[in-house]
Amino acid sequence: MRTSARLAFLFSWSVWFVAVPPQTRGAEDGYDLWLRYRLVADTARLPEYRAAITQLVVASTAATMQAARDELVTGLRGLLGRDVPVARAVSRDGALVVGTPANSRVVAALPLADRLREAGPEGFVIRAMAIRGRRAIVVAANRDVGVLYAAFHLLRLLQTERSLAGLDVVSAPRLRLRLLDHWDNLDGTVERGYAGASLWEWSRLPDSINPRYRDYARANASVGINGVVLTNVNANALILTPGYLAKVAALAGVLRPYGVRVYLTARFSAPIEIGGLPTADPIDPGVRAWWAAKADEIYRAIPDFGGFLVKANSEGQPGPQDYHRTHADGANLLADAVAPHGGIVMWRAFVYSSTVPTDRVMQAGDEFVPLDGSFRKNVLLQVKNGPLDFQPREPFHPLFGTMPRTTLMMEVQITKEYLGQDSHLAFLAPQWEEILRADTYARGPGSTVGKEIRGIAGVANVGSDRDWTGSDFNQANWYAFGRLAWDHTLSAAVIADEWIRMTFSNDARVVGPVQGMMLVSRDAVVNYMTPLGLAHQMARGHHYGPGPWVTGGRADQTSVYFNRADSAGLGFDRTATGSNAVRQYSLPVRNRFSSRDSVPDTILLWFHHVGWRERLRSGRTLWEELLRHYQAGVDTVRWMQRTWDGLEGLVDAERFRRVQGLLRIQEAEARWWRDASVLYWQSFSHLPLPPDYEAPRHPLDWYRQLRCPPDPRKPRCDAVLGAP
Ligand code: BDP
Repeated sequence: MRTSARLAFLFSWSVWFVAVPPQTRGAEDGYDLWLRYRLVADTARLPEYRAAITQLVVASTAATMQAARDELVTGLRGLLGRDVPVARAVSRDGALVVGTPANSRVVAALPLADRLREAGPEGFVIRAMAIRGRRAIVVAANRDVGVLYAAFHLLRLLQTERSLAGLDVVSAPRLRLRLLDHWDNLDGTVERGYAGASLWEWSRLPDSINPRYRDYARANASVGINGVVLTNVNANALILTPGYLAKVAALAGVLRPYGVRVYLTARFSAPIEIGGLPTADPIDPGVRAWWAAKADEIYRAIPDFGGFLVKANSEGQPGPQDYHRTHADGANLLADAVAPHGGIVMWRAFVYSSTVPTDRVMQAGDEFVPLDGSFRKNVLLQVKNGPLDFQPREPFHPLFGTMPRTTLMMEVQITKEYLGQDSHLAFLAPQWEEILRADTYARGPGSTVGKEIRGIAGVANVGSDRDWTGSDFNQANWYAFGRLAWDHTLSAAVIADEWIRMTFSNDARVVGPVQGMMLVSRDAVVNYMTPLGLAHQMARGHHYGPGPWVTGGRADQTSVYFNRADSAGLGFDRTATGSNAVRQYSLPVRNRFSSRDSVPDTILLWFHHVGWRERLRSGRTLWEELLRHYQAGVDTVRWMQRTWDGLEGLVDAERFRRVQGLLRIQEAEARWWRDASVLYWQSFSHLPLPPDYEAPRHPLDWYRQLRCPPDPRKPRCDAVLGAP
């Protein structure tokens, strides 16, 4: 090639690189998540960033530092469109200095002591400052993992096109434990998982390590997630046998540089099943010795093993009550075994026993409050966000306000078992924000759930699908979970804004509308599925479509148990005249929820049985409000469809079409929920639908007789989707 031709060739390529919009490069199959690192589109920012970062100064080659350095090299290459050379010393303006006082002489010499103290063990400092007369950006932390978090934070600033001028950030996580709980089985299936099979290829481990594990670790570290429970709470004791522990150790080796520790679920009956003991009684000396030896064995294989997560005496799982011992006896047994190694036990409060109680939502409160103060220091009681089971909306769990002498953590569900699973768009940050900010009054006013907990676990929505989570928008929930776990005072709006910019575009014509969609999406689901405090109204088995009529079998697994619809009205009376579940809340909360005058409309029917014609605070009757809410749910989905349609050409064609298709499913299924529910309530209220109300397409019986295809993972109903 002649020189001029070569120049022309190079020129055409550089123009292509700068001018061609990112969506035309490479497949947008979702694999890269929010770590896409496409060239900065803002023509003013790009030169600013290129001048601000001209070299990367990093001294250490320790594994976590290497991970930080690799991420910065890759990220900056993509974002700046050119390589940033790595150096050992500051030699020009624009140095990005990365390190801890222990591994970098440059960092150690800087006046950062106060800020680093504030950052604590996992936090970090990012500052624009002069180093020997040269402009620099310093990314510093007390420990290597803090540097890694800082690297991701800095990349996020570039990805979201923020100014780097005068940078002065100190950030530290508010919660110590920020965990993903995988409900993954050893046979590769995932309990309530909607994104393919399990990520963990047990049959290939420990010899074959799928490169995805590292990308999974990167994604977690990018939002500060610092632990993963690899296995299902409905546990299999085999995971604790030597062969499997070698596999776990191999996974731990991949996750370790990213600050992600592994945890396992412990099946309470493991001493019998894999230990050959005659009992698993927590006070039996042989059982205690077995768990202690098992813990020693685990820590020999995985020195930084995090500890155990346990579901006991719930939904048929074995537990201490099988031996007439308490949950505290069970938790303390395991806690004592891991304590010498610095491990913890997360004991779940989701207890759902084999005998039907008067009110299922009271069971955890009744069992655990008397045990307050009797758990070991290294036990955390892991409490679901609400007292029932991950419904679209529940009040906060009363245990958050009534266990002052117990260390608590919260469990939320990222995988949307009850919110449209893989297909409906439901951004969950508003739900978690609502709970984290709820005031428990545990220690007087201002005792929010966020302040009462020491950790948070999210039931993972991650599987082997190429896009990890089963849909483009489901990725936002993984992201949001990590961001809120780091800082539960962040708002859902801010988190959505970040995620959209990193995942789709910084174009204001995209960011605003998509943020609008995300922020209304969870309420839309609440409205078309279970408005005004209703809960658990789905058809039997799959937790997907509507089934408010479900009855028969175990009472507290039926919809009618929860809705209490009758000719008088609708809703579960949980005040003193009913189950009195409201007594489980501390006093100001109890009074607020007990009174029809002060209970929020959003949870009205959770606590009260309300007459069909009774007037709510709006001045409308319950019947009118119900109709309005169901319709609002459908209308919001239609609005989301129109909003998304308006983004054609602004979002890459692949993701545009995928989301469009899912919104079509969601609209049809929102109507299904509305029509089936309204017709069923009408069979009790005998009140008319107003003439201008969108008429149900089929009679009630049609909905009652509908049988969905027997695919438990994707229980779509063609009849519903095919409806004109
Ligand atoms: C319910 C799920 C069930 C889980 C259980 C749990 O339907 O599959 O095993 O929670 O949290 O939501 O243990």
